[in-house]
Amino acid sequence: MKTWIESTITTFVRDFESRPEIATRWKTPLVAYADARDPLFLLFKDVVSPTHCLPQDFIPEAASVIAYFLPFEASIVKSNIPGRLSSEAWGQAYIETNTLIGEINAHMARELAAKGFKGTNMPATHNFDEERLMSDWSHRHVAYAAGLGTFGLNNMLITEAGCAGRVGSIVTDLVLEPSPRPDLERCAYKADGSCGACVSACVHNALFFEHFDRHRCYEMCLENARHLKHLGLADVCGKCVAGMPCAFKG
Ligand code: B12
Ligand code: SF4
Ligand code: SF4
Repeated sequence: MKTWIESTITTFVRDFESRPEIATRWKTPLVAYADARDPLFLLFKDVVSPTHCLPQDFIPEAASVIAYFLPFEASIVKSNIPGRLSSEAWGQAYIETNTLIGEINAHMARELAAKGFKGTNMPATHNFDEERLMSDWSHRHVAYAAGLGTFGLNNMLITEAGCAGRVGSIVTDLVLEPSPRPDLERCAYKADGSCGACVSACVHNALFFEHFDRHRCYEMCLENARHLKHLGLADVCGKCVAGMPCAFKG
């Protein structure tokens, strides 16, 4: 079943990027699995928010959570290094990946239903409280539970393919063996105190060693949304991602 899930997601990405209107290119998706009854889901209520959902809030008989990471091609990431404002390619990649994640989840839900299982269809983003700037379903926390990566000082989930990409997740009643959670730290600052490049790269005084000001960060994302409004809704920034040693491998 895992091989089927992974090839279904990868094939969907390849078909999506071959559409003439799609400019973004993605590297091979990474997929990992969590047990829907993993005690970490209860912990997220303390760490993320008391209103953070459990998998069983979506599907009462939830058995597993599928988490995936869609890494951006290097050229998209490099385009966002110079300047204070985000590049067009970064903004375009954000908009197109939001659509892609929505379509992958809808496709997987249909494919799972054809096999007699349920699957949720959760959006990539914009499912957050505008005042608290927190979501009741944090894809990267779920992905952390599935062993897909660890959290960087820049808050990103750093996977074996880096952190420059987007995360999606699907709750299902299909029983899948959980992936191991590797006992390693992918952020060099958290591992041994070296690095800290993302703090210096922040363009709006939002990211510090001891503190992250999500409201200042959102101000910057909204500034870029105005700058890139001809593309659609691109409330992005990502200067603490692009150009960082943890952005991508290879
Ligand atoms: C709200 C939101 C925002 C807000 C608030 C940001 C934030 N850090 O929460 C704003 C609008 C500012 C924002 C900005 C950005 N976002 Co945003 N955002 C979200 C959203 C919708 C929810 C995130 C959330 O609820 N956070 C809750 C808070 C509490 O979590 P946190 O502070 O980030 O988590 C920390 C603590 O939990 C802590 N922690 C402490 N102790 C422990 C213990 C354990 C066991 C664990 C697990 C964790 C933990 O570690 C975490 C990381 O530091 C998600 C999509 C989704 N639904 O998941 C995307 C998402 C997080 N955003 C994403 C991205 C890429 C960005 C931007 C780079 C913008 C861009 N696209 O150019 C910036 C980066 C800002 C930054 N440096 O953090 C990606 C991240 C991809 C990745 N590789 O991780 C996501 C997952 C969207 C997606 N589908 O891919 N975002
Ligand atoms: S830039 Fe350095 S300190 Fe920041 S998240 Fe990446 S590895 Fe960690
Ligand atoms: S996304 Fe931009 S404003 Fe937010 S922390 Fe990163 S560099 Fe700073």
